[in-house]
Amino acid sequence: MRPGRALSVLLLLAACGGDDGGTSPIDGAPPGDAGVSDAPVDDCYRERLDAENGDAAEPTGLVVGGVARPICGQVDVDHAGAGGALDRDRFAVTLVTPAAVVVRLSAPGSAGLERLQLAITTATGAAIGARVIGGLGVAIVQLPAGAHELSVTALGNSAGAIPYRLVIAPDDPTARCPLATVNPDYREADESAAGHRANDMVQVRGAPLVTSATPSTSDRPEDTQRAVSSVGRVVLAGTSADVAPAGDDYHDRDAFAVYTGQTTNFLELRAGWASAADLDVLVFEAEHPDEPLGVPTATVAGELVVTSVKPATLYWVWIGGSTRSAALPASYQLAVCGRELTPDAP
Ligand SMILES: [Ca+2]
Ligand SMILES: [Ca+2]
Ligand SMILES: [Ca+2]
Ligand SMILES: [Ca+2]
Repeated sequence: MRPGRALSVLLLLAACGGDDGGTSPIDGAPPGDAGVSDAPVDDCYRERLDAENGDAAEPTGLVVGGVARPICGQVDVDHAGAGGALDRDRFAVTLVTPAAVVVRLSAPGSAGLERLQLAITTATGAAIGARVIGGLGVAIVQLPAGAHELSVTALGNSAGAIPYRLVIAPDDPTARCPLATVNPDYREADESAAGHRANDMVQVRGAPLVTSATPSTSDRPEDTQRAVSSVGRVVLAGTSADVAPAGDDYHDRDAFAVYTGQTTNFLELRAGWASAADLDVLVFEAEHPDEPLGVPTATVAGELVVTSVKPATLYWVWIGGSTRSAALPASYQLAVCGRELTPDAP
């Protein structure tokens, strides 16, 4: 049900990993000679092959095990990256055993960039990505054993280099926004009279993920009147109906308008359903249907999505019944949990 399909979002990336320290590049070069001399001295693997690491992943020697492995690099501004990027840095890491991991890119100085994107490319070539919002981008993924890439791609311009910290760490996806048996805070309105098209808002095609507004001018997101605080949870419920797809890869599509709280800068979303359906969850800033946020992960039953968000902003939480579904309709619950995360100092 979910993983690779998903949203081969934007870019590629590079590796991750880390065994015990990450301070010893495999070629023996001393750590810290990577041109990031402003960065604090700690256990970071330090970028050292900026000029070449956009084309081929920089070997880090990091082996990902039971502890976090940090990589310290910077968005360099003295060369044009491939594809018109300001800079692209790819890093190779290794996993000894399959593991669920969280990859977190902190770049507090990146606000002036047009875009800063994190991507993870697995040994099998599947890619997932996360956009940096408010200095932070987070992705969770189940990785097989083997060599993988983590990548950082910057678009736009900057007067000077922007340091960042990229951390790959073990994760427990089951602990993220667990679905409890609760009465939902908001239930989808009955949209059967509108052919289940009353609240669709976004049409979605997968692999690669392309999203856009529906042609309809009469659909509206469900007005939940709910805000997700940084320690709060809002549970949505609805029905993903058995209707014919309308030009994309989904049957029924349901969008819910939800505000983020004053300090909420990160969302975890988990969907669960009973039937043999395959539902996908995406997040959009309201009125931005072309810019999907979050990538579903295959690490748990149902659907789990995480994404950085802006505080005090209206978002559309979208759930659609994939054409891969074996059976519809499906009654679902969709929990939206808020968090306040502080980007790491680079
Ligand atoms: Ca760089
Ligand atoms: Ca580079
Ligand atoms: Ca529906
Ligand atoms: Ca609908």
